[in-house]
Amino acid sequence: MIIERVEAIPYRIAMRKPLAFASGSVSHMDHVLLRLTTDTGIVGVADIPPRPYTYGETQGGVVALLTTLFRDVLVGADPFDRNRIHAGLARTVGNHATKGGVDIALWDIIGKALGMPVHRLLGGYTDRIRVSHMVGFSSGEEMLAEAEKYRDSYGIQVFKVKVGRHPLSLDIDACRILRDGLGPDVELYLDANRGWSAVEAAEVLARTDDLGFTFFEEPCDAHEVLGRRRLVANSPIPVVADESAPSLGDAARELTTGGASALSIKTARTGFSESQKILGLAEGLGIEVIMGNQIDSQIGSTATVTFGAAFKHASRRAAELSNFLDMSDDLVAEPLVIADGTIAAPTAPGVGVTIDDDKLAHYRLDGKA
Ligand code: MUC
Ligand code: MG
Repeated sequence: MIIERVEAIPYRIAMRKPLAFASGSVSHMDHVLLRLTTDTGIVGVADIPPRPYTYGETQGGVVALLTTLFRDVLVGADPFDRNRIHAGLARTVGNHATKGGVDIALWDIIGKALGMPVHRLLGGYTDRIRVSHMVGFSSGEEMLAEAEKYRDSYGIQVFKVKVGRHPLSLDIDACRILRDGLGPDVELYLDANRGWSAVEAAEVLARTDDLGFTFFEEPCDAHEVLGRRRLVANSPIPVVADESAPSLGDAARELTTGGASALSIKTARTGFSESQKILGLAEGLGIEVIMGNQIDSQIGSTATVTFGAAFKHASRRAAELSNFLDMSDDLVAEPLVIADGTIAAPTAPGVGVTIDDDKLAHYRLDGKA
């Protein structure tokens, strides 16, 4: 089996409710749908979410890369030769989301060719995983109302609270409102997306000591090396590397040099192949991981479930899977269902997504059929 065709389809879907955080905001999903067609007729798909404020990738850049340098690597290659293909892609530095998407599409082909859900090919640990919802910037009252809505409608009991604003009291007060309103049993953790300095982050930890947060993600920029190490060494809760660890090597560096004490794993940037290596690193070192969300569509969220549910160590913590609910529409034929705060692992061959062709025709930006 060889790959014959690479399609990189830019599309745009509005958010019903924009998501704002310290490093940026998303009002539209300007993503790229990747389709790899093989000579057997099997098609592998993946969703690529460019996040310029996180990795520097743009929608136009993703399309350009996939239809030039990456097409040269992919066309004529056997999808089972994943490692050879990745070696070819690695000759272009960076571009994490584009490479992650290619890996997911390759696995989709492999699963379809073998007639197996990729969730099972990867290890098939569990058939459902718990869901964590990201609450973006707003007033404390609005953030609480959003969390209550997701708790009451979907049974979600774990929330990642976006912080990193100034003055610090804005977020500290919002967190207090969330904890008071949701009670002690709901799990809350923080993500500052590098919005604070290490000193500010330490002050927030001291002033919220009584609120029972479980993790603190990217409290400051990891390039602020000594401040970050001091913060991690003194933090009462694990400090999670997200955008400071977009690859296996970055994760190893941050963990072994004291820049982080937990990891966010995002299939949107490390696919399944590199995510599995990062997971093994974390498990071996005895640190926790959270399956993260890159503000993913249902296609991307299905990939996260496929991976997260395959491994014990990846499914221990609730995975960030619900922000597609803030989109006005999606490209999938069958919606992802959140019930009792959980999502089921896909059972269809491949990654488990079917694209609705009418929706794709409606939302694609390239004018092609
Ligand atoms: C997160 O965890 O930081 C925001 C930017 C991005 O790349 O991912 C999101 C969520
Ligand atoms: Mg994050």
